[in-house]
Amino acid sequence: MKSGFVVLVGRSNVGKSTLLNTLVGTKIAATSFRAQMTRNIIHGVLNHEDGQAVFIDTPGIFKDRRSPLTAKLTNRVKDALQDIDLIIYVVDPTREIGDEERAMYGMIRHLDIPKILVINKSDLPEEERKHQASYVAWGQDFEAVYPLSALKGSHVDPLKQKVISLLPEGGLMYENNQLTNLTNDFWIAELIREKTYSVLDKEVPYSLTVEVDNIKEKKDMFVIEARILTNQERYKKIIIGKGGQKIKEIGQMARRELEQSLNKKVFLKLEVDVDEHWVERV
Ligand SMILES: Nc1nc2c(ncn2[C@@H]2O[C@H](COP(=O)(O)OP(=O)(O)OP(=O)(O)O)[C@@H](O)[C@H]2O)c(=O)[nH]1
Ligand SMILES: [Mg+2]
Repeated sequence: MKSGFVVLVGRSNVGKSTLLNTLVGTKIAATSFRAQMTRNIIHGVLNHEDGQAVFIDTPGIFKDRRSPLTAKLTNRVKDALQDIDLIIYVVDPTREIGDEERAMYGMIRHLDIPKILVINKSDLPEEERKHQASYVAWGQDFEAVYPLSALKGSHVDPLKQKVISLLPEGGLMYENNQLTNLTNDFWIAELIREKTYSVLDKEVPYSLTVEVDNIKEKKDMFVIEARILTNQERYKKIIIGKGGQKIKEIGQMARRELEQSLNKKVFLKLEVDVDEHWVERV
């Protein structure tokens, strides 16, 4: 059989995490319309009749801000490029080829590993995908080019087939019933962070994280305690909202999805705290 590690790289917000979820067939990575959603290296396993591919989701390259978080995330991408068998470079045809695309390409071009170009978001109308042709032209530097929609899951099967065919011979790296390297604490925190961003829209910038303090499984429910941490008192107020409206909405959305995934009732105790040092622990 074939098996190996396949890294997903690209500028922030192109849809790497969405593609990981689609390839694996279940939601593993949190996604968001906001840049820099992914902060950690996430594995998602595809078990195929001809082999096993372990997809590695990485943070997106993001150049606009010189923040300690950005520097940390860029280093994580570099680390993720060690010891892999195949690179999938994901691009967004609604955006012009710019500094971030070139910087990302600069990180992989010298690596002697097969590279596939995925031109994502093919579900969008053609007039929005203005830069499709430039990316197709760029595709000559790659082993293969796949236009597809990670969000709708269309045209994904040929990519899966190609990935498996390019992997080396090898044995299973993950047991067939294990789909990710994530711990429960981690994916619950990510899910709450995803919901926080989606409820807050553009109001709070990147200055928040979520930490899970306790997960207790009881006979008929899970009791989960978590905190949303942010840098400033004014953000804390925004996250809580008038009369606690926002935090309530975040909690409800997170609880619903947790109940679906865990297949059990969930009691979610969610608080908001100010902590200027959270970036150091990410
Ligand atoms: N229309 C459309 N939108 C997509 C597609 N794939 C992803 N998106 C959207 O693009 C946004 C970013 O998706 P993510 O998967 O979080 O992007 P990412 O590349 O992982 O971003 P970072 O983790 O910040 O690097 C989200 O709003 C997704 O819903 C697609 O195929 N079509
Ligand atoms: Mg991501």
